[in-house]
Amino acid sequence: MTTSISDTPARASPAVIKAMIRATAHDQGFDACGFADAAEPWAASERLATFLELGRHAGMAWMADTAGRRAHPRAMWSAARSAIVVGLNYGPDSDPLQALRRRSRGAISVYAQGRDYHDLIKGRLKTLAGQIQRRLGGEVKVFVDTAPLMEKPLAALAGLGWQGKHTNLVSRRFGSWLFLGVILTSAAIEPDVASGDHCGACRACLDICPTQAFPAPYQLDAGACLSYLTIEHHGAIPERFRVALGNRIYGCDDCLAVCPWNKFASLAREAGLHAREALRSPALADLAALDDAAFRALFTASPVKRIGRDRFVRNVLYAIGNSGDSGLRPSAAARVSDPDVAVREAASWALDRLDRPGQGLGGSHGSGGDAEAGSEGLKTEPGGAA
Ligand code: B12
Ligand code: SF4
Ligand code: SF4
Repeated sequence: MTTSISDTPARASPAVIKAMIRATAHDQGFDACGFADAAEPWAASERLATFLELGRHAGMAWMADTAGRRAHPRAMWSAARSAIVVGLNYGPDSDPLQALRRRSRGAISVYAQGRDYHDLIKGRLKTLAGQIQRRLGGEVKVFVDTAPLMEKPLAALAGLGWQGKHTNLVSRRFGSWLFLGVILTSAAIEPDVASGDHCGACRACLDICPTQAFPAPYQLDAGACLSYLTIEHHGAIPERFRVALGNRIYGCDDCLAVCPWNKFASLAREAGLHAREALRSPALADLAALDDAAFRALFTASPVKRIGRDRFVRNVLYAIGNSGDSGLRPSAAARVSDPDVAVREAASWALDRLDRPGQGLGGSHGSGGDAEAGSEGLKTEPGGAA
């Protein structure tokens, strides 16, 4: 039976209304739902300012451009009083770190092996928001990722989990694997209790990072993060990070995958988020040959589509360079006169690396001891994880 918030009696208590909202969120496919005071002052404003001052947003100029609005939900929408924060479990069916061992194949991060979560969440959030508005009045706005709203501190306030030392929200029930979505409303809803920090003395996520992208616990330098470099960074990836990329061709899951709280994680309930076979561990040779049309066809409804063929093939060529597989030489050679300058340069880099087998393999975890220390001083083999 589908739940509707409008079924709640006219004089229902705040607790009953919240329970109905949670039940409706669950019916919509969300795995977690909590409530926060959207007007409360928070430490995240100052932390965002510091992040930007230190240039930790790297080439994501849009973060600085929207800093004023991003600093607080009220700065973004002055009428906001309450936030309903939802989480969608995207737990994988296998350990993502295993894919890093198959060097002639690409590793696409878990979040991008199924359907684009933005598409899956947005419609459901709108349905939920519509019901909340009909029952409680006021105005509502929905957010998934792309608006200038800091979703992680809001989710922590709403009790969905805490921001771990890798800066992502960790859930006691779902570990690292929760997408977040937010409804802001001008209606007043009693907030839940914020989550405490349960990282303790653990630092597994900090130690496993192949590029040491955490200057300190709870702080990320995005410019050194392989997720940023493979997804957001335009043009050639700086040479000092290329070995550490290993076979990661879209995003990175290392700091998420190693978190001990994943022992409570479960496979995503939403089938659309399960890995598509074609994206689980695709052959680098096939990916390097993609033209624009083939790229679009392969990544239909996938978040990977957003970065476009050139940036993606660029990543694939770095992975070929790191593969140690001379059988991939023709795939790289075929791209040295590619129309895209970053693709051409990546193809030459890959050929150079394949032609000098003494250079060793880089960037993957648990690779049997053949990872090099990295001429650029980057760590390519973690201490005890994977
Ligand atoms: C920009 C961005 C990125 C950037 C920068 C990431 C970052 N950590 O800032 C890049 C491209 C690197 C990135 C990567 C990823 N992202 Co992203 N990203 C975002 C986005 C759009 C904004 C994040 C943001 O505001 N950053 C600015 C910084 C200042 O904020 P912050 O990370 O919260 O930083 C906090 C800490 O530094 C903390 N802090 C600082 N000092 C201290 C000290 C103490 C003691 C404490 C407790 C805290 C603390 O305070 C800051 C403010 O809260 C959000 C969506 C959104 N609108 O919120 C998705 C989002 C964070 N990304 C998401 C995902 C899934 C990823 C990846 C896992 C994807 C992948 N597999 O490749 C990686 C994870 C990399 C990582 N370790 O963070 C999810 C995270 C879900 C979750 N459970 O947390 C989000 C929420 C999208 C979504 N709607 O689901 N992302
Ligand atoms: S996503 Fe990868 S590169 Fe980025 S911080 Fe986590 S482990 Fe480091
Ligand atoms: S790996 Fe350890 S330190 Fe990192 S988020 Fe998980 S519990 Fe916290």
